[in-house]
Amino acid sequence: MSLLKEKLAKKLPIEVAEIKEFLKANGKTVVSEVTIAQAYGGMRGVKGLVCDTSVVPPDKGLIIRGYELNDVIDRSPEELFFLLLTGELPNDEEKADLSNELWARGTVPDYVWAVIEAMPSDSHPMAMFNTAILVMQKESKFSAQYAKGMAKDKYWEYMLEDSLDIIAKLPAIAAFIYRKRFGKGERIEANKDYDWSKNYVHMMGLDDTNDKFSNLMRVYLTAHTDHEGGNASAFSAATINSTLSDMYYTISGGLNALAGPLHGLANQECLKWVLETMEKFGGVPTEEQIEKYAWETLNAGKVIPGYGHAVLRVVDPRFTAFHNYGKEHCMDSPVFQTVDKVFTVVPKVLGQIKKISNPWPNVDAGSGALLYTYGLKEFSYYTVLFSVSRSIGIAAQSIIARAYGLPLTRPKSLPTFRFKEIAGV
Ligand code: HAX
Repeated sequence: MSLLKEKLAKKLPIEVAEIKEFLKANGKTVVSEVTIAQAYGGMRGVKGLVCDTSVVPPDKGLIIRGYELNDVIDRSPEELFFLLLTGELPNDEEKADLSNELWARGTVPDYVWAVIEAMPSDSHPMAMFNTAILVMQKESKFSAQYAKGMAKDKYWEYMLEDSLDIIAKLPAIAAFIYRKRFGKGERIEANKDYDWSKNYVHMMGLDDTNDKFSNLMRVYLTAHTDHEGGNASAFSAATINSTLSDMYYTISGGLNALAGPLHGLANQECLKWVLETMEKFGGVPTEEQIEKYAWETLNAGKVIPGYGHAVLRVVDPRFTAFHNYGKEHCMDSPVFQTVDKVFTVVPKVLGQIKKISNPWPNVDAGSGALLYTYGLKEFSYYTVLFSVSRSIGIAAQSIIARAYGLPLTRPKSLPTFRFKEIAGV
């Protein structure tokens, strides 16, 4: 048994018993009321979900099991998986054990390569990635065990098995999609001496002189793992998983939500907007030029990608992590210089528009510029990188949900005439 599984086997039953007691004593306490505006407004602010892996206070941003992002930004994504699940950072032995587990499960079935090869060459990389995960569903240990008959308190163990199997394979799958989709040549095999992030960079075939790219990749993959339970990808995944669909369906389905421009696709849109600005003004634009282009975008009825957030009301600490990284390593890059200037201008512009709740940059405002600067220029691929990382959070949330025995998600909808009746109209 892996050390991660051993730790969870000790901790989870205690937590589950505590929750049971807590619910018994406090189940009727009211935590939230719902207005008609919230029902028509994407349920913003309705407190109706449980997520113990991370929390996003509007005035602070991401906190993972009590750690602010900045405190764990130098950790690896594998360590974050351990932290999200157990509430503790792994010690060296636990970290090595998890890396070995992932290495042992990393071989991708040959049919996955064939399915990716068979897709139209102009498919979006996200469609390729989510298809590749879904096509592996027949490998699910959870589904196989469920079909045989499985006690409910064993669900989380098989969810963990599936999660490790999937997470182990994602870098190879994502790297192959990059090479195939953008004509980069043959598939590159993984290297046993490299960790999960460095192997991803290696298999993509990117220039990693002095570990430059893999260091950025580690920060990127660590920062995107989890963002509490109500964001569109996590919530979609949780709903799918609540039906006892296995982890392959859950991750693939959740990531379909990440592929939308208001969510994870914003990182490709954001870099596109930055490059358009540079093209329009023939290089790094002045602040006045950025302001002009921002108003042009808004007046055309479009959003400025990378800015605004459904929950946050401050600069996203994930943006700050990338911004700090860029200030340290990329200040000679015109694209990063533009991102830096956009940050000084766009919040002032958006701040003048009353309906916008949050004028500050979100996670997607700066990451693309760093990838671009380091040579990863195919920006329709960026959401795949986000997805490789977010799969870790989705997996952790789903394992815990199964351990807690959370039931089928099923909120109540009402037709407009009922809302009118309730409002007395
Ligand atoms: N540019 C222009 N208009 C914006 C805006 C922006 N960056 N942010 C919000 N608005 C607009 C909304 O479109 C909305 O307009 P309508 O009422 O006309 O529909 C209005 O301001 C109120 O929106 P809000 O309450 O401030 O924000 P929401 O909770 O409705 O939406 C979004 C949050 C992130 C979807 C929104 O800010 C947005 O579209 N931002 C740009 C896209 C983006 O960066 N998405 C990535 C978010 C982070 C993420 O999930 N990454 O994966």
